[in-house]
Amino acid sequence: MATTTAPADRPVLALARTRPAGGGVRRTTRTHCPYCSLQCGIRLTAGGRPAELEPDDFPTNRGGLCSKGWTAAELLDHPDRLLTPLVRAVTGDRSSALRPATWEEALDRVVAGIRDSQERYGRDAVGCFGGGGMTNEKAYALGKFARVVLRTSAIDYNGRFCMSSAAGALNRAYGVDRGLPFPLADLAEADALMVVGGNPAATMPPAMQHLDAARARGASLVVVDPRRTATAAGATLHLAPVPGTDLALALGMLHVARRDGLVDEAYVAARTTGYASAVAAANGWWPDRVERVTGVPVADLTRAVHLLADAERAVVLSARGAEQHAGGTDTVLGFSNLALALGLPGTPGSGFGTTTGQGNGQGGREHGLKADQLPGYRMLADPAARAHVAAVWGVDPADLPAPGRSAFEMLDALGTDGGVRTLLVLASNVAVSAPDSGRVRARLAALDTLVVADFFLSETAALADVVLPTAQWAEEGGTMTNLEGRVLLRRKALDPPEGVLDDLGILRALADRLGVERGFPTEPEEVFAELRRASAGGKADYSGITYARLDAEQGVFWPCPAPAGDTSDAASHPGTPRMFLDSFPTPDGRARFVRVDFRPRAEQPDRHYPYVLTTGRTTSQYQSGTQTRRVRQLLLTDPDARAELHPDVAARHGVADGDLVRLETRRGTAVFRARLTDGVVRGTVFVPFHWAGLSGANGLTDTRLDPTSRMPEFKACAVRLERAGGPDDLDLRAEPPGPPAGATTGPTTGPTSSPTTGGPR
Ligand SMILES: Nc1nc2c(c(=O)[nH]1)N[C@H]1C(S)=C(S)[C@@H](COP(=O)(O)OP(=O)(O)OC[C@H]3O[C@@H](n4cnc5c(=O)[nH]c(N)nc54)[C@H](O)[C@@H]3O)O[C@H]1N2
Ligand SMILES: Nc1nc2c(c(=O)[nH]1)N[C@H]1C(S)=C(S)[C@@H](COP(=O)(O)OP(=O)(O)OC[C@H]3O[C@@H](n4cnc5c(=O)[nH]c(N)nc54)[C@H](O)[C@@H]3O)O[C@H]1N2
Ligand code: SF4
Ligand SMILES: [Mo]
Repeated sequence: MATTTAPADRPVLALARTRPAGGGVRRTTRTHCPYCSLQCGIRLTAGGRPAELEPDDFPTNRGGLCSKGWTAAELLDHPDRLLTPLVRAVTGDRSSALRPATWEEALDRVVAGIRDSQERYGRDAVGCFGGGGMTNEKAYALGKFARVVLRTSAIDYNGRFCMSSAAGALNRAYGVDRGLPFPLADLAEADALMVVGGNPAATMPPAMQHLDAARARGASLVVVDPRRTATAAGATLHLAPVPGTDLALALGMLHVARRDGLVDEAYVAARTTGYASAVAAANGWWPDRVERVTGVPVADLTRAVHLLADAERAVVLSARGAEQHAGGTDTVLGFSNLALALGLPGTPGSGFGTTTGQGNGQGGREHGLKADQLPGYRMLADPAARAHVAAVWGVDPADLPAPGRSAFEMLDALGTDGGVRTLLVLASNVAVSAPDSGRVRARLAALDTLVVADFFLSETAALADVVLPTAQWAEEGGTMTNLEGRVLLRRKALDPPEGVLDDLGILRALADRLGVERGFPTEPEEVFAELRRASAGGKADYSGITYARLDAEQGVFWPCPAPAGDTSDAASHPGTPRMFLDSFPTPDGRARFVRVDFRPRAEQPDRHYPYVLTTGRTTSQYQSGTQTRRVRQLLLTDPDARAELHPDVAARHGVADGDLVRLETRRGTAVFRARLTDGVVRGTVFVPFHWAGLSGANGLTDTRLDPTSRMPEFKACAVRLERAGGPDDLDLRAEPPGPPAGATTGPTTGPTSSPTTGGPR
């Protein structure tokens, strides 16, 4: 097996590319934001003194950036930056302190953990957990590392907590999972838009210009959200359902479309299958019944359907609010059924889509981070897919593992019989972002070895046995696939700090030590060349895309096959900005209506837990907060976690605006600052999940999983609340855990950044 002889004396540090000390010419590189799936264009100027950035013109942002993007350069020279590996002072004793270590010592500990777990419990006892912030190259390399070096089935990623319900639905309805099957800018041409469970005004602010352009032309906007968000406030019509009832709404809308003769019969006949069964499920959803279940008035529901149906070009979009439920896949299918009935998907200017969240949430799942998938969106259970990828990897298809457990299921089995004993985490902070985080932390504690690669000491890294410091966005090159399915080049602008490896370098060093000395290049372009071959002929075919092309063009949309699968002859396929115009990639070329039935949430409010808790995002914080809780300006706007409460509910508990409020669910408790607003559905409480410590929202959330996507029920559970004190009775600011002395940069004083490239790439 792959985990035998290791060249123990290999000088691993030789792989580290160091940031040249002092001086350096200041150069500007066109690259992209480290955060969300919009992948806004950024010009980063580095060299000589701390890096600075300004917005660049890219089709998604057209010169706009949100506050997170504007402040992203601060991360590069941040005093908390990890600069050396860390290991526990006493091996195996997680109560002992983390201390700085050499790369040799740290990697030896990782390899010892891997070997020990696999020898004692078998190959699947070592697992990998990845993140949708990783470039395609890194996602590909981690997937290959798991399957070829570790030969484990245990790999999944945080996209399971994000896009998986959308992916499950899109695959079933359209035969392919590309979040938006058209460019984002097409939204500006629509005459009606409906956003279900998305708040782009906060989560993708520069994207609003496309919606605003449509609005300026007279388009109507319908927003479905239990809160009157900034997005909803600017809408023509705001439907505010109780969390977890969206599918009833979708069924009601299909019911009305049919009742009022709004179905596009010709489209349904020519381009779809399954209409009758989908409609049968909607028959019983009379609007007044929908109103009783969702709280959405009959008149509003009816008006929403007519706005969409009367528009020449209409687009329906879903996002996390509709998807992060134990019935999320069915909900997306419910809205997809509505869109199909109105004839939208594959009709120029119209469509159905789901918005990706993380920078590379789309590409991450296409190239091997997901438990059941191989590069190119091939399925691990498909013998032909295994054969193709095994040939590219130079291994026997029979040696490729079977599909593994989904993210939460993997985490929930850590340290148990048949579960993972040594876990490698790259680019996720599961101790904060996984549901029922108390339970997840207990499972992490039960591991024999936890290894985390990060550039800051995240809450997960603080629990690790070995922490590996890694390069940040602008310090490595690579490609990202944004929410549009547009593959773009994130150019390297500067070297990582001295002593810091990038993720490709870390995987290469580990593969070497585990006896696999080939197949893990550290140059992103070399990895991409192999990714192209591995993806050739797959659903997400990148074989016609090259770095040279990405450098010259503003990204290329997949699928982009090379002619006759010949990857040496790239650049002749134009890529696919708009999918489905002629047919759908299903066996019969038709889109599928899928019958879906509404099931009420499992955890209904009761006497003990009388309210519904939902969770989501604020404008100035990102995800688990590892990065944005460290940016001064963002903390000024969003200093602590606020729970949004309806004033009637607050009054019942004697809670005033700004007071501290304790929330309790069947999983745990957390404390937030109360923000009173009549913009939230009465009886619903909203909290952001960006904070850890006292205000960790995921200490409260439910772990029930969607049967198809294995998405947890992040967006609805039963909760009770009480006043926890006045505004100043507790300091809610959960300080991120600090790294041990000597492990970080310390306060930035002198010049630390230098460019490595002039101009593009
Ligand atoms: N500022 C910021 N931007 C981000 C991120 C971030 O962390 N911070 N993360 C990025 C990522 S990874 C993602 S996935 C995207 C997510 O982007 P969005 O999906 O826009 O974000 P959320 O805030 O999770 O959820 C959107 C809305 O769903 C509503 N909601 C809650 N429950 C329900 C429900 O049952 N039904 C309906 N219809 N709505 C409901 C919430 O009130 C919220 O306003 O954002 C990306 N952009
Ligand atoms: N309650 C609740 N929970 C949620 C959600 C919700 O709406 N409600 N949303 C879910 C969603 S949609 C998502 S996407 C997840 C996100 O949750 P997480 O997976 O925790 O996402 P991040 O906070 O972005 O964590 C990324 C970590 O990796 C580091 N990092 C970033 N880039 C890289 C890299 O390239 N390499 C390495 N090695 N490290 C890197 C960062 O510093 C950070 O510590 O949270 C999910 N959890
Ligand atoms: S919208 Fe997303 S990609 Fe654009 S600047 Fe903000 S976080 Fe970055
Ligand atoms: Mo996400």
